[in-house]
Amino acid sequence: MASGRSIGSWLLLVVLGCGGRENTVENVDAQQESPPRADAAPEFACEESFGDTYVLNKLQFMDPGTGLDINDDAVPDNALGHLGQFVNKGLNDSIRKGTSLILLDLIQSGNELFIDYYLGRDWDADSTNNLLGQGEFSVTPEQFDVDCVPRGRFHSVTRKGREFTARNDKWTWVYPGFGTVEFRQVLVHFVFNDDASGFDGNLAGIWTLCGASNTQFSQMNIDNMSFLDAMVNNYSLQPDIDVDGDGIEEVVGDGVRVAKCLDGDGVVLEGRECPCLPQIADGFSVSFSGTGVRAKIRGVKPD
Ligand SMILES: [Ca+2]
Ligand SMILES: [Ca+2]
Ligand SMILES: [Ca+2]
Repeated sequence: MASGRSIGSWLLLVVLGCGGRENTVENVDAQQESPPRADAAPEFACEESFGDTYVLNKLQFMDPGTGLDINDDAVPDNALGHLGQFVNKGLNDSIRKGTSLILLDLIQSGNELFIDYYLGRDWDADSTNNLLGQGEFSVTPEQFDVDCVPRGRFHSVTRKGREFTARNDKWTWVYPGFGTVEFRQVLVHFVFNDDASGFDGNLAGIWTLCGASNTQFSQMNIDNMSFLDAMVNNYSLQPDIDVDGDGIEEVVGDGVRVAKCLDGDGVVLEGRECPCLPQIADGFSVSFSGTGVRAKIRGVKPD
């Protein structure tokens, strides 16, 4: 037994569900048209291996007031929970249609257990067989770093029977053609069923103010509107987790965009770029729940 998978970048998924952006890797065609050069870098030189793989067949924002406890104060953390009413349906539609395939791979290396997160591509372009327990997928080369380590790797995995947990202080997901979604203080928890054919899981993390300000929000027809612009001006959301221990930071909008930040100690930092200043570290908590079923990663190939 020992397989697991649940979770990963649910936020990312949400972002994808909202933004509807295409995942494209530029220049692939151009590279293929060029004659190979002797000194050209190999396209993908890793000898990757995969363990027990699962694909998420359901994923949703947990309800407000419910969630995992990221900061150990015995209170569930899920500041973005009420966004679920807007995005949960689209999120699950995209899973069914095969446009959001979240893979989790539980793999043992030496004495250490890892949970690797990938965004999958449907191997046979038939979405009807993806979520039945035998779905086959590929992953892209961009999901490995220069040392061939999966970028979506969770360390510090602990296992107690059928229950797995993992934490990461910082976890960054780079999504080709879209951008980076960074989580802090990420916590994952999932429980496998008896025959390890599936699991119930949760993921919680903090989406930093800087990360939210660097992510485009394309649902509104305003050029360059970021998620943070929308959260502050349209949804009156403020960060809830004090990452840097100086008190909760606050973001002030001008009605459309971010105008200034108030550091945890009250210092005012003017300008739309304030969320990415080093003094501004806090973020929004979010907790997701999901379920997964068995799957297989057939290999690595570019889009
Ligand atoms: Ca808490
Ligand atoms: Ca398929
Ligand atoms: Ca703070």
